[in-house]
Amino acid sequence: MAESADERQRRIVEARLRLRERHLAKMQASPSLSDPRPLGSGRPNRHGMPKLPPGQHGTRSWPVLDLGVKPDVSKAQWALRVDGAVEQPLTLDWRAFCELPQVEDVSDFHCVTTWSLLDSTWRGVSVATVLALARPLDAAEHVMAHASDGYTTNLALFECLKDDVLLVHTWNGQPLTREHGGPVRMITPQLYAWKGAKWINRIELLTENKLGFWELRGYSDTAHPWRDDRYA
Ligand SMILES: Nc1nc2c(c(=O)[nH]1)N[C@H]1C(S)=C(S)[C@@H](COP(=O)(O)O)O[C@H]1N2
Ligand SMILES: [Mo]
Repeated sequence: MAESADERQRRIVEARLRLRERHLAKMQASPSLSDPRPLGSGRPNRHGMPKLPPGQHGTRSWPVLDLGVKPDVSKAQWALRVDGAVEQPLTLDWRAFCELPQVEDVSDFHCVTTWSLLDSTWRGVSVATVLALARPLDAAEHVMAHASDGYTTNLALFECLKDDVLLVHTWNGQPLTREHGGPVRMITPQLYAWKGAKWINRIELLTENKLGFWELRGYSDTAHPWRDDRYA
């Protein structure tokens, strides 16, 4: 018998909790989760701290940064592959992605080139949800995000499990534009923004760390704005 929507929902929540449990100690030891307020309650990367991380200034308009290519990916063409060190490799097309639980969150966006865009409202799917569906192996501790312009960026798996790390399709109530990575990009509000791949098309789980595009060129592996952790 086919799984009902309720059963599926329950299965996703349980898988997320198991994955989170496995990585909780590392999540709590990293700078952001040591904040007292729960993640997902708004501006999680700012509690008890000054408004801007060291060396950052606020911007009102949202700059565009890329490698000189802005792939034109329609919703019909877009798909996300989750593979590598997982029990259940999967591919989500636009429809399957939209059927996953949608979340809304307010967070900040810190570019290593010193601008910060504060208080964006994002809508999308939690990266933890997508990872839970693929069931990372116990040995999977790292993630490589890939994008249609050839861009890559690497992250610790536990960083991807934080509640504000999303695959977003909507920014301040508007569909995410092509120049900002639409139809779907990743955001990593508690890390510098280069960790969030625009036009994301693949999340690869790794048992050994590998460096992404900017990490190979001297950017920090860990990339914590509140620690001014810009370069390796
Ligand atoms: N696919 C892809 N994603 C990317 C990049 C890129 O060149 N290609 N640049 C990164 C960098 S360095 C930053 S600061 C942010 C910029 O996002 P924005 O152009 O929406 O401001 O995207 C990140 N994600
Ligand atoms: Mo950047």
